[in-house]
Amino acid sequence: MFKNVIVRVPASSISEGITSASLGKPIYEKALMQHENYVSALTKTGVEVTVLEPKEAFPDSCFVEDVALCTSKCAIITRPGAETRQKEVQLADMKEALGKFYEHIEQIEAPGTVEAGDIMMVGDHFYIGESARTNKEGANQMIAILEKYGLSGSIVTLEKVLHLKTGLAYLENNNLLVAGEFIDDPEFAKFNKIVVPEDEAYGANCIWVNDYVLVPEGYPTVQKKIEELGYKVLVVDTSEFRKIDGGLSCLSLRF
Ligand code: CIR
Repeated sequence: MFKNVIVRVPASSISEGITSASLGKPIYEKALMQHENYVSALTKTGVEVTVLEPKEAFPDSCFVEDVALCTSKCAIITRPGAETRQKEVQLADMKEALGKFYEHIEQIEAPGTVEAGDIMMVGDHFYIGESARTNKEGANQMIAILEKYGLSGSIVTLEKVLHLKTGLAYLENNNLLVAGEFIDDPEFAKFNKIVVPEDEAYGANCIWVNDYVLVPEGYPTVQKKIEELGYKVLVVDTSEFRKIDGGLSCLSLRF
């Protein structure tokens, strides 16, 4: 069960966020509204939500998932691979928020890079995507930290998607939502795989929170498959965040 969530309100500079999509720039007012609805959905799952202030200097800073990994034993501050995002980890309010919940806070050091959107938690094990943003050095540092706390990690190589969780979502009870390059990956053979159709690939980025699953709006096949598994589904519109490659998981730290 998760008790706490940390989010950061989008800044108006969100229109300048990094993107590989050609869906136009996010509309700030709409992004703000969608973010409010996201927080409301999270609140319904019974978690306490800490809402951090927007940071104009960092267009991608609402994607808090990338700057820290929150485990049951410690929090690990990352070192983002995207240069424009590297200083996000120095934001004092995030450090302060983590400090309220964690006695142990660790840090990834140069030349390691990690964005925690590349990390999927399955119980005490953490799958770490080696990607354009997370390098081998960073992944190995992360594994060493996890092991120090009795947790474990392993590396998965990505080829096409931005982050590991762009194409995977663990829904607990051995249920794994899989899309694209991960569908036939032997690494995930032991899971009960729920395959996301290619035309709904963005819908793979769902989040399980206390027996609810938050599903992005506009992905009916994904939504139906999750409902059929018996989860309570909360549909949230993330279309403005999608314009800059962001989704449901990227917008929060859950622990
Ligand atoms: C970026 O490229 O860093 C942002 N525009 C999107 C980050 C999405 N984060 C995530 O998937 N965990």
